[in-house]
Amino acid sequence: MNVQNKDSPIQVTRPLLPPLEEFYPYLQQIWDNQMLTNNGSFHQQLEQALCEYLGVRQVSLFTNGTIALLTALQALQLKGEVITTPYSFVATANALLWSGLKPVFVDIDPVTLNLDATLIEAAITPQTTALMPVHCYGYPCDVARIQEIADRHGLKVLYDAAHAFGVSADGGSVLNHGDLSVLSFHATKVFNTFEGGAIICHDAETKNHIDSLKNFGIVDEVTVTACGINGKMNEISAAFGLLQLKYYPCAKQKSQAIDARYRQGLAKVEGIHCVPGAEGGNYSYFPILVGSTYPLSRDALYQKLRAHDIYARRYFYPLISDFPMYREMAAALPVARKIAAQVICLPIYSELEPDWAERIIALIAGQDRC
Ligand code: T4K
Repeated sequence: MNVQNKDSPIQVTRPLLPPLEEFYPYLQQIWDNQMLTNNGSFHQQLEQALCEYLGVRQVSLFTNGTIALLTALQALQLKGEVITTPYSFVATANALLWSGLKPVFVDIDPVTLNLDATLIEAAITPQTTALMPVHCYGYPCDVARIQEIADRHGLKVLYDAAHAFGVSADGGSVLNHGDLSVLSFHATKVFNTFEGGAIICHDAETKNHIDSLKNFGIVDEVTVTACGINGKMNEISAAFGLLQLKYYPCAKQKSQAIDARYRQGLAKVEGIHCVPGAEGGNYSYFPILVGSTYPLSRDALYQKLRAHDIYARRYFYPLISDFPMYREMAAALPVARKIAAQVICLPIYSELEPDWAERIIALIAGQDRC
């Protein structure tokens, strides 16, 4: 497993890397089979394994989460406007713009930091065709209310579930909600395939369509029925996913322990608010909000941590709606703006040494000044 180099900075995350020697047999098999991609054996095995592990009906693997988002938007055949959150990684809105759709940004809930479902209806226009919420930091959106609104207005629901690997809500996978959900398996995610992603859908017909779209729209050797893309996951990534899946439950437990330690250690620090995690979450991010009663500004705390070789990140600052391509679509987003100005995500990953977590807590608590 990973070994933290004591001299290198502490990053916000580190990929889960199982022992290298355990990966060799998978590589040998790929060399023996000579099938490197295009729905190979490991690709099929990983789709099956993820269906079982995640408790979902259909998984279609992708080369990354962004191509999966683009393909999901194409599969839903959307036009016009899509309501989404400004408080996310830029890939969320980029996927819409790249697909010729107009993102309509709606403010977020101050507690969950997800799209505020109570504000969605006011943003619906005759051009709205879908809702694209994000389970931000793996905290489940208000899926019941979102579905109820979508049903009433005849809208599709596509969840950007890039952070929501293994997250449950109401006793089942959160990925079972909406028309489609998209996962990211990027190196920085709790479950990674170097680069990778997936679309979760609910029936075989939809999966077949998505599988065709990620393979240029090919149906068979002489039939192409859609303008598809190349979004296929290769065999090395799929094999790595299979190996990593064995280590994931244990890694999640270790991250849960770090999460608990931060919450306990930071609970009494004046001006620091730990964003609540959800039951059934995956402990993939640890966002804190730096309030006005904390002795340092958010950016000063961020710089202080950096000066101590702790590379926390301001996910998600700036707001997507502040980037030049989205400025003309910006609306009043007071909650998102306030949170983006206060947030810092602290390092959290399975191999983070507990004494580093202690050190981070002590620095934030100002104990280095004593
Ligand atoms: N939707 C949402 C809501 C997302 O958050 C994302 C991706 C997507 C869609 C798109 O999914 P993908 O197409 O990426 O599958 C990172 C990731 O690149 C991005 O995948 C992720 N969200 C986003 C939240 O974070 P950066 O620019 O912050 O990454 P970077 O390179 O600065 O890495 C962060 C830290 O992780 C580094 O300081 C060191 C560590 N790291 C990183 C890599 C790549 C490692 O230790 N090893 C590594 O290999 O965007």
